[in-house]
Amino acid sequence: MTDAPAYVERSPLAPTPLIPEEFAAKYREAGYWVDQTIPEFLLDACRAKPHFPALVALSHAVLDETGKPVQVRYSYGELEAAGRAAAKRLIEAGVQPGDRVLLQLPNIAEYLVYLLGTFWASALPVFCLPQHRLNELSHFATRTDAAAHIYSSKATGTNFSQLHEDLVETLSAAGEVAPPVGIDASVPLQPLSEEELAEPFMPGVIQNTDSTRASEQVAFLQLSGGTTGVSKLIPRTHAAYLYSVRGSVDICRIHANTTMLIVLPAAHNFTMSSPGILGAMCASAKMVFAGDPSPQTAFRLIQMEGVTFTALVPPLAQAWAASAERNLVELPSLRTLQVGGSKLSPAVAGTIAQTLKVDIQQVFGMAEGLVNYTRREDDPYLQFNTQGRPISPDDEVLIVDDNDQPVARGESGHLLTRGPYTIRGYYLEENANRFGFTEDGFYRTGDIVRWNGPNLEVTGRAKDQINRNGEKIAVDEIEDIALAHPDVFDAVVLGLPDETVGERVALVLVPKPGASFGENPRRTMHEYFTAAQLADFKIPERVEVMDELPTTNVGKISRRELRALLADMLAS
Ligand code: OOB
Repeated sequence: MTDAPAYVERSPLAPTPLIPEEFAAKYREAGYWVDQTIPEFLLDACRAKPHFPALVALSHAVLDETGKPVQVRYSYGELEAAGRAAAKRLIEAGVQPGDRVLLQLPNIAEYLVYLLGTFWASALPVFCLPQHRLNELSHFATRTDAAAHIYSSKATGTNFSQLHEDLVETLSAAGEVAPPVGIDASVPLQPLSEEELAEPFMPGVIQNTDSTRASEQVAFLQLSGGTTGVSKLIPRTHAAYLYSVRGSVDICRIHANTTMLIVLPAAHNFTMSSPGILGAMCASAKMVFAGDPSPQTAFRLIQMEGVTFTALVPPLAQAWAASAERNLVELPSLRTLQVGGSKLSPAVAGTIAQTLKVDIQQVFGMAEGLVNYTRREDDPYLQFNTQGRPISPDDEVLIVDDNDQPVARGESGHLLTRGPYTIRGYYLEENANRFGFTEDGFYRTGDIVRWNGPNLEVTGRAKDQINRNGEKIAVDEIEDIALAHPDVFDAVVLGLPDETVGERVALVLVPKPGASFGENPRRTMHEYFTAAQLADFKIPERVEVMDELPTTNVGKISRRELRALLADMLAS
């Protein structure tokens, strides 16, 4: 006998700014928004071609005799069965319709199985990264009043069972929300019986607002890269998100013969929907999850599975090209390499295309909505020198100066955007929403862009964010933690240009009088940040101690001068 789950009544999803009705009506009219929820979409996808191969991936629930994950294969029909078993497990664990579920898994078969399970339990996934630690998780759990935390005790990087326990302890101590129940995805699922599988299955409808259509309600919470503090939560709605998926499938020409290699973290918006996992499912394509992003692993999978399509961030694309050249690797099946998440330089784009003998498609997107693609029909100049153009004819793009006035065509300015799949506000962020969006609902992306012919070119960035390997890091999140150190008087975090990862996190410290950071300030601070349970990729890799910080003539800290100082230090 098993104990009844400790059922905890969770708060309903808080109201969140949605696209106003005058726009919604237009998007329905244009056929962009159809009345389908993501759970329905996923079920249709599994049932469209039940015998087609859906997924090849390592499983943490199937281990070999040495305890290593085994590669498993699912057809779409088998995926439905597994997803329904996962839904059943979540429901038995107490997850209720409309509850939020922290999904924190690496790119393993269980990621997809529990993604389906969460949607089919009528719950809302919150897309955490495997790199997130207590600092991030406790924030997300508190903000969302999460009912469950799905992790794998077999995942590497940290002890996730311990992390879950720490999360429970931290939340219990804080007393704000009840801790989530832990779901270890490496525990094998109880398969559904023949009878259960034969039962008519209609994924439940998530009723989380009083709006009429389920398809126009919030489906999940994606994480923002963040420019202020810990990542903000992005409420994405079913119909709008699915529109971006179908649009991406068309533009990227995904079809049932596509074999898509999933290398980047599955939880990213890029990997989810541009066209990514949902795009592959939409087209009954085969997905292959790479256990790690190394060229060795990826090349072997590409050759063995006949991969035709994949997506990378620029530093990885460069690493693959270098490795293929060095080791004389040929990847004849690979046709399209998407590159996005951070800026790809035109010269590097050319080299990669030539070495890997692939079409490069640049992708400039954001978890908040807008996604731009270069198109197959664009000439090579546009493919290499621009970051593409929006999915939808109704994506509105404004390029403005510091006073929100439009700049001349071809000039660089701030990118503002509004459209059929871009959010109108973050979840529970009234303050941030006032600055992050214009009064008429345009999202301030923080990117500096210009029109280059029909396409956008990213020429800079106006937000306090570091882009390391496509992972976004809010500068002030790190500064705030550094400033809490008892010996720190002042702290500034900067992104330093880097050949391998794009940018690295650098920290400049001013010690309190008499304090010191010892022989190796980097190590001292690394220990400190690790103890603060901050995700590893955010921890400063370069730490400099200075007696005072350079200031501008109005007395503000001059990041520009600091960056130059650090560059000099690095060079010498
Ligand atoms: C993607 O999403 P996020 O939310 O992790 O980051 C969005 C930000 C953009 O605002 C921009 O600053 C930067 O990442 N970015 C690029 C870029 N793609 C993204 N900067 C220059 N060139 C590019 N190609 O990163 C994302 C979401 C969906 C699809 C693709 C990427």
